[in-house]
Amino acid sequence: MDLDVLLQATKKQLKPERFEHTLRVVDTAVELAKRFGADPPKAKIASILHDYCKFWSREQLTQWIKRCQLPLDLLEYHKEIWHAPVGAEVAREEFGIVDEDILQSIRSHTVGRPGMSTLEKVVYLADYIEPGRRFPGVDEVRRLAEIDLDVAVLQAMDNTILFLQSQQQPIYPLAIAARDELKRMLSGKRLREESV
Ligand code: DGI
Ligand code: FE
Ligand code: FE
Repeated sequence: MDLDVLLQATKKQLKPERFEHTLRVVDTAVELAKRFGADPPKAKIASILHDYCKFWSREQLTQWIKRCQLPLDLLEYHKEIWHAPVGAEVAREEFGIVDEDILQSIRSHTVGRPGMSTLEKVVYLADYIEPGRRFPGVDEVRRLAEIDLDVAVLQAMDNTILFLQSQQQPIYPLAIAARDELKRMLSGKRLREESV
């Protein structure tokens, strides 16, 4: 895979600040991949393409969602979440990416999903903590990302869901399912550790 081709193609799709965000996600994801045992070259490819469709029109995204038989319930939620699943389809069709873990990492980078792989979590977290981000609570997630991938991802998901709820935004069901699965998994782990 020629990364320069992917980078140039992505650059053409994005406003300059958004492309700078993408470059910071790439660096952050590579660092996290090394730290938590994901494949850095795959983290790079997924990160370069993760926001490829960020500025596509409602019409273009809707067309891809229908043609690629993506879940139609997406259309009942905020347009902001559409660029992730469509991005995975573009990665496959236009750039010939077949690695399911890379495609899934692009697909789940906005809302997550239950059963995320290490690579998916790395890309999700890199998108949230890249050094240009200024969300309330992001420093705490950066600190957790030094130590534990699951705990950091859970905190990022929780922050996002709570923020969107405070804005009266509907939450896509997969986002809740992803957050709750991690929460259950981590509280189970804590109970097992306490009982030994
Ligand atoms: O594309 P980025 O800005 O780098 O980041 P992103 O893909 O994580 O998030 C894009 C937007 O999607 C962000 O403003 C928050 C929003 N979002 C994430 N999950 C949900 C959501 N919006 C709604 N309505 N529901 C969700 O579950
Ligand atoms: Fe995104
Ligand atoms: Fe992003």
